[in-house]
Amino acid sequence: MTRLTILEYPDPRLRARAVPVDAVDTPLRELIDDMLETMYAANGIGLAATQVDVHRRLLVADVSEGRNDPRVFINPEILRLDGTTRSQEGCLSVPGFFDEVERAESVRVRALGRNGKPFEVELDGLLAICLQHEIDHLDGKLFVDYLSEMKRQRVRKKLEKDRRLSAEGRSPAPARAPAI
Ligand code: GNR
Ligand code: NI
Repeated sequence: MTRLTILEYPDPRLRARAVPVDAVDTPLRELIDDMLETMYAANGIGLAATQVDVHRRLLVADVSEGRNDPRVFINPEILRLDGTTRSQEGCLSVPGFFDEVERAESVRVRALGRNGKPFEVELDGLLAICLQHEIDHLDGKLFVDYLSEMKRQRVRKKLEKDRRLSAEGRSPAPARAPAI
């Protein structure tokens, strides 16, 4: 298995729109395993193929406490959205930033599983939020797009500065000032 590189905002490749997966074959299953390894290594609860620069409609997630319940959604389609909820979101492609986003509370989804078979499932709680966040990635959308232009600019400047500092071999300042 291989740990993949996660693209970071404002990388323009995060804006690509993913195309449907045409075959659930061995190379695709290898990609799924690499995405799961990458997600677990980064302590994320989800990862969309877009984030590892593969522009196909595929995402993985695991919201379980034990980190032992990997879910795979290939060519996911949202069939129904119900209710609304606001919660704090973060993103592996926007490291160190968290903010409130409004999402549907529950979603009914159709997708193909790792075995290539179609399934339908009703999701709620964190997995429903994660799934909406990941499908946004497949459409080139990031959670910071729901925030004000001012906040988005602040995030972009900070991440660009972090990248500049690490290119110079200096370590970036922490994302948040430590609490005293
Ligand atoms: O690890 C992640 N946590 C998270 C928390 C709240 C809402 C969405 C997420 S997804 C994120 C991993 C990620 O960036 N997936 O694209
Ligand atoms: Ni994300």
